[in-house]
Amino acid sequence: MTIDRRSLIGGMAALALPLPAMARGRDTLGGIAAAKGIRFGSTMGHKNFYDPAYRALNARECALVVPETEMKWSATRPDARTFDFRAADRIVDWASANGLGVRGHTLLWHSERWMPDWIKTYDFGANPRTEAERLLADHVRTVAGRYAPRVDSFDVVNEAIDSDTGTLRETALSKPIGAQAVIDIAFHTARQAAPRAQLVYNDYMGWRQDEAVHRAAVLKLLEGMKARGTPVDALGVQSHLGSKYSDSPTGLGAIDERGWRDFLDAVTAMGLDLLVTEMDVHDNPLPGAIARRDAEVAAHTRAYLDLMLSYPQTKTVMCWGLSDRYSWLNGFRPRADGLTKRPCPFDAAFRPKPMRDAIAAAFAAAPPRA
Ligand code: 9MR
Repeated sequence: MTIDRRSLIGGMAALALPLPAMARGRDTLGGIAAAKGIRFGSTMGHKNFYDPAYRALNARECALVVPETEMKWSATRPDARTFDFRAADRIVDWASANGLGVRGHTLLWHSERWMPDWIKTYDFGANPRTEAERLLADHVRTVAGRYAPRVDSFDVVNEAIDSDTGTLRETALSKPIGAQAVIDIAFHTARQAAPRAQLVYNDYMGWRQDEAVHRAAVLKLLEGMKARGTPVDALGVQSHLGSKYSDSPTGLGAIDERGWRDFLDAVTAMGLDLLVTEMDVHDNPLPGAIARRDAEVAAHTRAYLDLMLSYPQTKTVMCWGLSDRYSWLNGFRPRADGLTKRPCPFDAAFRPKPMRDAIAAAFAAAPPRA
């Protein structure tokens, strides 16, 4: 019997029941990836988690989910003493009930902008270094320890580097401790709290020519961590593809494939695994016509994944949202023509797009992982 995808999603939404047996069927992205030993997943959070049809789409296509904001300090820390895990728990509980794995994001977004406001004016007392270390370690231990049984991979530190200058960012925590020490404390504490989890440094350096400074700085950071014995297992390559400039004359951005391969070679030579953690395509510079735009997005995705999957160390691939309807990019730097962006594998009505087929084809063509 053939079941139409859309009526299936509609039916699941109406029932609002987990259907683990139907999840990750062989023709889903999760299923096609799994046949090669790859875990495929996406992010969920905000109000999209409360859309039953979207939950059903994720349950069907994904082997893995990652909360989009719900595990960050901004969501879990109303103040220095309290933790609020309600929103994160809802996603983790739903994932478990549906047989999906969960990635943890992020134990520390090392960026002043994304820390909760209270920490910016927090009184670190007479021994600011001791108090900053205590606050950081307490946070990492509490969050990693709580989710360790169900989260087997954490973005321990996210975006610690200023991508323009290549220097480590400064935050309220790093001022008394030093940025390098902040990163090391976060990883050591995560290892203690979640000894079996994969510990990931996650950042947005990419394959465009204008990302060389960022790549070099990430390499330097990872080399230092390895030299100091900081327990990092993998690099999370966010993979927000496309130019950072909305009016780029080079379309999705001029690619430096040699520079990118050299970077990935150096990362994997350190014994680190690679993850694609947040893939989407920022289509601002592409023409408005949907067929042409979708085709270019799909071709770019396919070329990128073919390269990433040529590394056997890439065993996890995650999109930053499955549907254009809920992509963060639609609230960030609007297209000049005002059209809705199409960064994800499924459209706003959850119909598969050429990008979805490109991801499936890249998985199908990938060498099996060990
Ligand atoms: O997509 C996320 C958006 O909804 C949040 O408002 C924002 C701040 O928490 O974070 C976005 O996700 C980011 C991720 O956590 C780290 N890499 C870049 C992502 C897009 O900005």
